[in-house]
Amino acid sequence: MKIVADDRHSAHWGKELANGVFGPSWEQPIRADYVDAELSDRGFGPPIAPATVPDELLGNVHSERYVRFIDRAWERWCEAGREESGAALAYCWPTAPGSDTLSGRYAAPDALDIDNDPIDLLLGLFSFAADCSITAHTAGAARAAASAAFTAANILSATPDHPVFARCRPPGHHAMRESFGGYCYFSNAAIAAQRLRDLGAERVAVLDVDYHHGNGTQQIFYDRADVTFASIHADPRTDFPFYLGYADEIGQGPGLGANMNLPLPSGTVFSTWSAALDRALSTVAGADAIVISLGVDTFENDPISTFRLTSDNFLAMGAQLATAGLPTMFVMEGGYATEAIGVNMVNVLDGFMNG
Ligand code: Q9C
Ligand code: ZN
Repeated sequence: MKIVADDRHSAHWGKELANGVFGPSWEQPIRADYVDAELSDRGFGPPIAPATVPDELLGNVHSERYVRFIDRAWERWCEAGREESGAALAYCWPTAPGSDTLSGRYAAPDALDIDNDPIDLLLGLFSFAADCSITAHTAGAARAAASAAFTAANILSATPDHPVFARCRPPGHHAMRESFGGYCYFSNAAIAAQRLRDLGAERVAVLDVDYHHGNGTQQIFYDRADVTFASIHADPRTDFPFYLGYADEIGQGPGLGANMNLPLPSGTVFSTWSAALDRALSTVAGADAIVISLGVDTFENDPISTFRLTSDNFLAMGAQLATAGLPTMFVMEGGYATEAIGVNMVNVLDGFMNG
């Protein structure tokens, strides 16, 4: 298995509003260090350094103005005299008028000015959750993660028989076309899927096994038939992102039938989870390539999650994913039991390669 990773994530550590307290995010730099160390210990790598994701691709999967906002937000926050706070956070969001909760699309003003409109207006418009903020090094890290996913797609396209793992940080699957949240800024999996399409794959599947619903990736491809999205996750009635991830979200327009959500209850163990994976695998069958959004926050000791997968279960998960028999790349998403994330993440890769 080929590994794509670099260290530009390390200066990004956002703050999150959790339980009424604004403090350090669960999504912290050491997560990647544990994964890198475990990869190295178990003979994966050495890591390949990513090529830079083109602005055109970022602006296509997201939008040019959103990418510019992510690039400029910290400077705008500092211009407002708030550098001491350490992280830029929204406090006011657009609400029901003009918004469409299901698609995540809302009517943003056409004449938006990223360099001059109030930073609080822009932060509210371009985010959906207060668990996610922007620091001095967020844009660089998010671009590096997107670059890793882009590069993994390039490699997979050139050598489809060789699986690839993009060790992305920050994660991506919550990032919507024009909105950050859930520790995510750019949808790394969507960028990889679009890149695989651009390189000639006719149908790409994104299979999201993170504990949380991949609302961002879903939204980006919701009306498209060329990218199928399937996700196994905690019931959004009880877990983040709450407003998307229900079983009746099946795509729309040309994409009708190309979206599958498999919400599972709190306390789910691997036998139940694995049966859901079989269902998801049946819908991705026939794709030319598959992008796996790999979060290991389904782990029994994850501090913000309720599923009960064991470290050994991640080996079995990898072996089960391999039964798809498709050109496969992995993009790293969540997992917050930091001391176990390396073993759990690499167990999936090991199980995939060695069944
Ligand atoms: N107090 C990913 O796994 N916020 N994002 C949780 C806990 C939402 C997780 C707050 C978790 C987002 C990529
Ligand atoms: Zn997650």
